[in-house]
Amino acid sequence: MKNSLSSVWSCNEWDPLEEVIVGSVEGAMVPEFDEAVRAITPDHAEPFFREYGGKPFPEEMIEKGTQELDGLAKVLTDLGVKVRRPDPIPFSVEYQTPWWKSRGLYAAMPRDVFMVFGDTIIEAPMAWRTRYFEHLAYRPLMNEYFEKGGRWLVAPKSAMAEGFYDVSYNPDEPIVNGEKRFVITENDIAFDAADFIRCGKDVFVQKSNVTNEKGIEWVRRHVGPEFTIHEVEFDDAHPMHIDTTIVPLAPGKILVNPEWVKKLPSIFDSWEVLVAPPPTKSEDKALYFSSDWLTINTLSIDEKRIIVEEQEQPLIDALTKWGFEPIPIPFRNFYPFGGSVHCATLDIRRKGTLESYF
Ligand code: ABU
Repeated sequence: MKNSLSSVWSCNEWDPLEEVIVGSVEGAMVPEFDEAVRAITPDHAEPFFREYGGKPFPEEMIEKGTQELDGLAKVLTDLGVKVRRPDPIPFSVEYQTPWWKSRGLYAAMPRDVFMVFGDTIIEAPMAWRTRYFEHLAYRPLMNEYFEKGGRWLVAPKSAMAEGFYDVSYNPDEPIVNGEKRFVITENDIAFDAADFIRCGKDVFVQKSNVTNEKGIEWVRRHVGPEFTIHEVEFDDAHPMHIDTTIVPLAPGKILVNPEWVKKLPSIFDSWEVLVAPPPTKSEDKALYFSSDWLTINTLSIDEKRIIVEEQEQPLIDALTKWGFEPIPIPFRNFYPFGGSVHCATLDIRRKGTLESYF
Protein backbone atom coordinates (compact mmCIF):
# COMPACT_ATOMS: atom_id res chain seq x y z
CA MET A 1 0.00 0.00 0.00
CA LYS A 2 1.43 3.36 -1.04
CA ASN A 3 1.30 6.47 1.10
CA SER A 4 -0.62 9.63 0.40
CA LEU A 5 1.64 10.62 -2.52
CA SER A 6 -0.31 8.27 -4.81
CA SER A 7 -2.75 9.73 -7.41
CA VAL A 8 -5.46 7.73 -5.62
CA TRP A 9 -5.58 7.75 -1.84
CA SER A 10 -8.54 7.74 0.50
CA CYS A 11 -8.96 5.63 3.62
CA ASN A 12 -11.96 7.08 5.41
CA GLU A 13 -14.81 9.57 5.14
CA TRP A 14 -13.18 12.52 6.93
CA ASP A 15 -9.48 13.10 6.18
CA PRO A 16 -8.87 16.43 4.35
CA LEU A 17 -10.34 16.15 0.87
CA GLU A 18 -8.05 16.92 -2.09
CA GLU A 19 -9.71 15.45 -5.20
CA VAL A 20 -13.27 14.36 -5.85
CA ILE A 21 -15.47 13.21 -8.72
CA VAL A 22 -18.84 15.02 -8.93
CA GLY A 23 -21.55 13.19 -10.90
CA SER A 24 -23.67 14.44 -13.81
CA VAL A 25 -27.34 14.07 -14.74
CA GLU A 26 -26.71 14.79 -18.44
CA GLY A 27 -28.76 12.31 -20.48
CA ALA A 28 -30.24 10.69 -17.33
CA MET A 29 -32.88 8.04 -18.04
CA VAL A 30 -35.74 6.88 -15.82
CA PRO A 31 -35.49 3.11 -15.36
CA GLU A 32 -38.32 0.75 -16.25
CA PHE A 33 -40.38 -0.26 -13.21
CA ASP A 34 -38.93 -3.77 -13.03
CA GLU A 35 -38.56 -5.99 -9.95
CA ALA A 36 -35.17 -4.47 -9.02
CA VAL A 37 -36.57 -0.94 -9.01
CA ARG A 38 -39.88 -1.91 -7.39
CA ALA A 39 -37.94 -3.48 -4.48
CA ILE A 40 -36.61 -0.13 -3.27
CA THR A 41 -39.03 2.55 -4.47
CA PRO A 42 -41.57 4.20 -2.20
CA ASP A 43 -45.22 3.53 -3.14
CA HIS A 44 -45.83 7.13 -4.18
CA ALA A 45 -43.16 6.81 -6.91
CA GLU A 46 -44.95 4.18 -8.97
CA PRO A 47 -46.94 6.61 -11.18
CA PHE A 48 -43.71 8.46 -12.04
CA PHE A 49 -42.03 5.24 -13.18
CA ARG A 50 -45.13 4.10 -15.06
CA GLU A 51 -45.17 7.41 -16.98
CA TYR A 52 -41.44 7.89 -17.60
CA GLY A 53 -39.87 4.40 -17.31
CA GLY A 54 -37.48 3.81 -20.23
CA LYS A 55 -37.61 7.52 -21.19
CA PRO A 56 -35.33 10.46 -20.35
CA PHE A 57 -35.89 12.31 -17.07
CA PRO A 58 -37.99 15.43 -17.74
CA GLU A 59 -35.82 18.24 -19.10
CA GLU A 60 -36.67 20.62 -16.24
CA MET A 61 -35.45 18.10 -13.67
CA ILE A 62 -32.20 17.64 -15.58
CA GLU A 63 -31.64 21.41 -15.80
CA LYS A 64 -32.21 21.96 -12.10
CA GLY A 65 -30.17 18.90 -11.11
CA THR A 66 -27.32 20.10 -13.34
CA GLN A 67 -27.39 23.56 -11.76
CA GLU A 68 -27.07 22.05 -8.29
CA LEU A 69 -24.28 19.65 -9.29
CA ASP A 70 -22.38 22.54 -10.93
CA GLY A 71 -22.97 24.56 -7.74
CA LEU A 72 -21.54 21.70 -5.64
CA ALA A 73 -18.52 21.51 -7.97
CA LYS A 74 -17.95 25.26 -7.54
CA VAL A 75 -18.21 25.11 -3.75
CA LEU A 76 -15.67 22.28 -3.70
CA THR A 77 -13.32 24.12 -6.09
CA ASP A 78 -13.56 27.28 -3.96
CA LEU A 79 -12.59 25.15 -0.95
CA GLY A 80 -9.42 24.14 -2.79
CA VAL A 81 -10.57 20.65 -3.79
CA LYS A 82 -9.76 19.41 -7.32
CA VAL A 83 -13.06 18.48 -8.98
CA ARG A 84 -13.38 15.97 -11.81
CA ARG A 85 -16.52 15.13 -13.80
CA PRO A 86 -17.58 12.01 -15.74
CA ASP A 87 -18.14 11.91 -19.52
CA PRO A 88 -21.75 10.72 -19.72
CA ILE A 89 -22.28 7.94 -22.27
CA PRO A 90 -25.47 7.73 -24.41
CA PHE A 91 -27.71 6.22 -21.73
CA SER A 92 -30.75 6.21 -24.04
CA VAL A 93 -29.19 3.68 -26.44
CA GLU A 94 -30.64 0.21 -25.98
CA TYR A 95 -28.05 -2.53 -25.45
CA GLN A 96 -28.33 -6.25 -25.12
CA THR A 97 -26.58 -9.26 -23.66
CA PRO A 98 -27.41 -12.87 -24.64
CA TRP A 99 -30.26 -12.78 -22.09
CA TRP A 100 -31.84 -9.35 -21.87
CA LYS A 101 -32.07 -5.83 -23.24
CA SER A 102 -31.93 -2.55 -21.38
CA ARG A 103 -31.13 1.13 -21.60
CA GLY A 104 -28.77 2.92 -19.24
CA LEU A 105 -29.48 5.12 -16.21
CA TYR A 106 -27.07 8.02 -15.54
CA ALA A 107 -23.65 9.07 -14.25
CA ALA A 108 -25.14 10.97 -11.33
CA MET A 109 -23.86 8.81 -8.46
CA PRO A 110 -20.17 7.91 -8.71
CA ARG A 111 -20.39 6.67 -5.09
CA ASP A 112 -22.56 3.76 -6.20
CA VAL A 113 -20.10 2.53 -8.80
CA PHE A 114 -16.65 2.93 -7.24
CA MET A 115 -14.97 2.91 -3.85
CA VAL A 116 -11.44 3.75 -2.84
CA PHE A 117 -9.47 1.62 -0.41
CA GLY A 118 -6.12 3.36 0.09
CA ASP A 119 -4.49 3.53 -3.35
CA THR A 120 -6.97 1.16 -5.01
CA ILE A 121 -10.17 2.04 -6.84
CA ILE A 122 -12.65 -0.84 -6.75
CA GLU A 123 -15.18 -0.89 -9.59
CA ALA A 124 -18.46 -2.48 -8.47
CA PRO A 125 -20.34 -5.00 -10.64
CA MET A 126 -23.71 -3.30 -9.85
CA ALA A 127 -27.00 -5.18 -9.67
CA TRP A 128 -29.35 -3.34 -12.01
CA ARG A 129 -29.36 -4.05 -15.72
CA THR A 130 -29.67 -0.30 -16.34
CA ARG A 131 -26.31 0.17 -14.62
CA TYR A 132 -24.38 -2.54 -16.46
CA PHE A 133 -22.28 -0.09 -18.48
CA GLU A 134 -22.41 2.92 -16.15
CA HIS A 135 -18.70 2.56 -15.27
CA LEU A 136 -17.84 3.57 -18.85
CA ALA A 137 -18.84 7.18 -18.10
CA TYR A 138 -15.82 7.26 -15.78
CA ARG A 139 -13.46 5.34 -18.06
CA PRO A 140 -11.30 8.34 -19.10
CA LEU A 141 -10.85 9.27 -15.43
CA MET A 142 -10.06 5.69 -14.38
CA ASN A 143 -7.50 5.40 -17.17
CA GLU A 144 -5.90 8.63 -16.00
CA TYR A 145 -5.74 7.49 -12.36
CA PHE A 146 -4.27 4.19 -13.53
CA GLU A 147 -1.66 5.92 -15.69
CA LYS A 148 -0.66 8.05 -12.69
CA GLY A 149 -0.04 5.00 -10.51
CA GLY A 150 -3.41 4.23 -8.89
CA ARG A 151 -4.52 0.62 -8.65
CA TRP A 152 -7.81 -0.39 -10.27
CA LEU A 153 -9.64 -3.54 -9.31
CA VAL A 154 -12.74 -4.56 -11.27
CA ALA A 155 -15.23 -6.99 -9.75
CA PRO A 156 -16.73 -9.69 -11.99
CA LYS A 157 -20.07 -8.66 -13.43
CA SER A 158 -23.11 -10.79 -12.89
CA ALA A 159 -24.81 -12.02 -16.06
CA MET A 160 -28.00 -10.68 -14.40
CA ALA A 161 -29.80 -13.48 -16.24
CA GLU A 162 -32.69 -15.68 -15.11
CA GLY A 163 -32.34 -16.59 -11.45
CA PHE A 164 -30.38 -13.46 -10.52
CA TYR A 165 -33.54 -11.65 -9.42
CA ASP A 166 -35.89 -13.42 -7.05
CA VAL A 167 -39.19 -13.13 -8.89
CA SER A 168 -41.04 -14.23 -5.76
CA TYR A 169 -39.70 -11.24 -3.78
CA ASN A 170 -42.55 -9.12 -2.47
CA PRO A 171 -41.57 -5.58 -1.39
CA ASP A 172 -44.64 -5.51 0.88
CA GLU A 173 -43.27 -8.50 2.77
CA PRO A 174 -39.54 -7.83 3.04
CA ILE A 175 -39.22 -9.87 6.22
CA VAL A 176 -40.41 -13.47 6.16
CA ASN A 177 -40.25 -15.63 9.29
CA GLY A 178 -38.05 -13.02 10.93
CA GLU A 179 -35.55 -13.05 8.07
CA LYS A 180 -34.89 -10.14 5.75
CA ARG A 181 -35.38 -10.95 2.08
CA PHE A 182 -33.84 -9.26 -0.92
CA VAL A 183 -34.71 -9.00 -4.59
CA ILE A 184 -31.31 -10.32 -5.70
CA THR A 185 -30.26 -13.91 -5.10
CA GLU A 186 -26.83 -15.39 -4.43
CA ASN A 187 -26.44 -16.95 -7.86
CA ASP A 188 -23.72 -14.47 -8.90
CA ILE A 189 -21.48 -11.79 -7.41
CA ALA A 190 -23.24 -8.45 -6.88
CA PHE A 191 -22.59 -5.26 -4.97
CA ASP A 192 -22.95 -1.52 -5.28
CA ALA A 193 -20.01 0.37 -3.78
CA ALA A 194 -22.38 2.57 -1.76
CA ASP A 195 -23.23 -0.35 0.50
CA PHE A 196 -19.71 -0.01 1.95
CA ILE A 197 -18.51 2.76 4.27
CA ARG A 198 -14.90 3.22 5.35
CA CYS A 199 -13.29 3.91 8.71
CA GLY A 200 -9.63 3.23 7.88
CA LYS A 201 -8.70 -0.42 8.35
CA ASP A 202 -12.30 -1.24 9.28
CA VAL A 203 -14.93 -1.13 6.58
CA PHE A 204 -18.65 -1.67 7.15
CA VAL A 205 -21.01 -3.22 4.62
CA GLN A 206 -24.64 -4.25 4.56
CA LYS A 207 -26.39 -6.92 2.54
CA SER A 208 -29.08 -5.20 0.50
CA ASN A 209 -31.25 -5.31 -2.58
CA VAL A 210 -28.10 -4.65 -4.64
CA THR A 211 -25.37 -6.30 -2.53
CA ASN A 212 -25.25 -10.00 -1.79
CA GLU A 213 -23.12 -12.27 0.41
CA LYS A 214 -21.01 -13.34 -2.56
CA GLY A 215 -20.26 -9.71 -3.43
CA ILE A 216 -19.18 -8.98 0.14
CA GLU A 217 -16.96 -12.06 0.15
CA TRP A 218 -15.40 -11.02 -3.17
CA VAL A 219 -14.41 -7.66 -1.66
CA ARG A 220 -13.13 -9.31 1.53
CA ARG A 221 -10.85 -11.67 -0.43
CA HIS A 222 -9.52 -9.02 -2.79
CA VAL A 223 -8.75 -6.05 -0.55
CA GLY A 224 -6.19 -8.02 1.42
CA PRO A 225 -5.42 -8.48 5.10
CA GLU A 226 -4.95 -4.77 5.90
CA PHE A 227 -8.72 -4.30 5.83
CA THR A 228 -11.40 -5.94 7.96
CA ILE A 229 -14.79 -6.04 6.27
CA HIS A 230 -17.55 -6.05 8.90
CA GLU A 231 -20.97 -7.12 7.71
CA VAL A 232 -23.61 -5.16 9.61
CA GLU A 233 -27.41 -5.20 9.58
CA PHE A 234 -29.80 -2.40 10.44
CA ASP A 235 -33.56 -1.93 10.60
CA ASP A 236 -34.13 -0.70 7.06
CA ALA A 237 -36.58 -3.17 5.55
CA HIS A 238 -35.62 -2.22 1.96
CA PRO A 239 -31.90 -1.52 2.16
CA MET A 240 -29.94 -0.13 -0.78
CA HIS A 241 -26.80 1.86 0.10
CA ILE A 242 -25.56 2.34 3.65
CA ASP A 243 -24.86 6.09 3.47
CA THR A 244 -28.29 7.19 4.68
CA THR A 245 -28.03 4.85 7.68
CA ILE A 246 -24.60 5.44 9.24
CA VAL A 247 -22.15 8.22 8.37
CA PRO A 248 -18.78 8.31 10.15
CA LEU A 249 -17.80 12.00 10.48
CA ALA A 250 -14.49 11.94 12.36
CA PRO A 251 -12.40 9.51 14.39
CA GLY A 252 -14.72 8.32 17.16
CA LYS A 253 -17.82 10.16 15.85
CA ILE A 254 -20.64 8.60 13.88
CA LEU A 255 -23.90 10.12 12.68
CA VAL A 256 -26.81 7.67 12.69
CA ASN A 257 -30.32 7.50 11.33
CA PRO A 258 -32.36 6.61 14.45
CA GLU A 259 -35.20 5.08 12.44
CA TRP A 260 -32.98 2.31 11.08
CA VAL A 261 -30.26 2.10 13.74
CA LYS A 262 -31.78 0.77 16.93
CA LYS A 263 -28.41 -0.56 18.00
CA LEU A 264 -24.93 -0.05 16.61
CA PRO A 265 -22.51 -2.99 16.40
CA SER A 266 -20.48 -3.21 19.63
CA ILE A 267 -17.28 -2.20 17.81
CA PHE A 268 -18.66 1.36 18.01
CA ASP A 269 -19.09 1.22 21.82
CA SER A 270 -16.24 3.67 22.40
CA TRP A 271 -17.50 6.07 19.69
CA GLU A 272 -19.71 9.11 20.22
CA VAL A 273 -23.05 8.45 18.53
CA LEU A 274 -24.64 11.53 16.97
CA VAL A 275 -28.34 10.87 16.50
CA ALA A 276 -29.64 12.71 13.46
CA PRO A 277 -32.78 14.82 13.88
CA PRO A 278 -35.79 13.86 11.71
CA PRO A 279 -35.41 14.80 8.05
CA THR A 280 -37.18 17.83 6.68
CA LYS A 281 -40.03 16.90 4.39
CA SER A 282 -40.25 18.23 0.90
CA GLU A 283 -43.70 17.73 -0.53
CA ASP A 284 -42.93 19.25 -3.91
CA LYS A 285 -39.76 17.30 -4.66
CA ALA A 286 -40.72 13.64 -4.82
CA LEU A 287 -38.18 11.08 -3.65
CA TYR A 288 -38.57 8.48 -6.37
CA PHE A 289 -35.69 6.16 -5.49
CA SER A 290 -34.95 6.93 -1.90
CA SER A 291 -36.04 7.49 1.66
CA ASP A 292 -36.27 10.88 3.41
CA TRP A 293 -32.94 10.10 5.05
CA LEU A 294 -30.97 11.70 2.23
CA THR A 295 -30.67 14.30 5.02
CA ILE A 296 -27.55 12.60 6.39
CA ASN A 297 -26.05 11.81 2.98
CA THR A 298 -23.41 14.48 3.57
CA LEU A 299 -19.82 14.97 2.34
CA SER A 300 -17.01 15.75 4.76
CA ILE A 301 -14.30 18.16 3.62
CA ASP A 302 -12.33 17.30 6.76
CA GLU A 303 -13.05 16.40 10.40
CA LYS A 304 -14.96 19.67 10.96
CA ARG A 305 -16.43 20.91 7.69
CA ILE A 306 -19.37 19.04 6.20
CA ILE A 307 -21.43 19.83 3.10
CA VAL A 308 -25.13 19.57 3.93
CA GLU A 309 -28.33 20.31 1.96
CA GLU A 310 -29.39 23.84 2.92
CA GLN A 311 -33.00 23.02 3.82
CA GLU A 312 -31.94 20.39 6.37
CA GLN A 313 -31.88 23.05 9.12
CA PRO A 314 -32.40 20.65 12.08
CA LEU A 315 -29.30 18.71 10.99
CA ILE A 316 -27.33 21.93 10.38
CA ASP A 317 -28.20 23.09 13.92
CA ALA A 318 -27.33 19.71 15.44
CA LEU A 319 -23.97 19.53 13.65
CA THR A 320 -23.12 23.06 14.77
CA LYS A 321 -23.98 22.15 18.38
CA TRP A 322 -21.73 19.07 18.12
CA GLY A 323 -18.80 21.30 17.06
CA PHE A 324 -18.84 20.77 13.29
CA GLU A 325 -18.93 23.50 10.65
CA PRO A 326 -21.74 22.70 8.21
CA ILE A 327 -21.51 24.17 4.72
CA PRO A 328 -25.12 24.42 3.44
CA ILE A 329 -25.70 24.19 -0.30
CA PRO A 330 -28.89 23.95 -2.39
CA PHE A 331 -29.28 20.31 -3.47
CA ARG A 332 -33.00 19.62 -3.16
CA ASN A 333 -33.56 19.36 -6.91
CA PHE A 334 -31.00 16.57 -7.07
CA TYR A 335 -32.88 14.44 -4.50
CA PRO A 336 -35.35 12.98 -7.06
CA PHE A 337 -32.42 11.29 -8.82
CA GLY A 338 -31.99 9.16 -5.70
CA GLY A 339 -29.20 10.67 -3.63
CA SER A 340 -27.65 13.69 -2.02
CA VAL A 341 -24.11 15.00 -1.71
CA HIS A 342 -22.41 11.77 -0.61
CA CYS A 343 -23.99 9.74 -3.41
CA ALA A 344 -23.17 12.43 -5.99
CA THR A 345 -19.44 12.38 -5.20
CA LEU A 346 -16.50 10.02 -4.93
CA ASP A 347 -13.45 11.07 -2.96
CA ILE A 348 -10.38 10.04 -4.96
CA ARG A 349 -7.76 11.70 -2.76
CA ARG A 350 -7.77 12.56 0.89
CA LYS A 351 -4.71 13.30 2.99
CA GLY A 352 -3.86 10.98 5.85
CA THR A 353 -2.71 7.44 6.43
CA LEU A 354 -4.37 4.07 6.81
CA GLU A 355 -5.19 3.76 10.51
CA SER A 356 -7.26 1.75 12.92
CA TYR A 357 -9.87 3.79 14.83
CA PHE A 358 -11.18 0.99 17.06
N1 ABU B 1 -28.85 6.00 -2.76
C1 ABU B 1 -29.09 6.28 -1.39
C2 ABU B 1 -30.56 6.04 -1.04
C3 ABU B 1 -30.71 5.35 0.23
C4 ABU B 1 -32.07 5.61 0.85
O1 ABU B 1 -33.10 5.39 0.23
O2 ABU B 1 -32.14 6.07 2.00
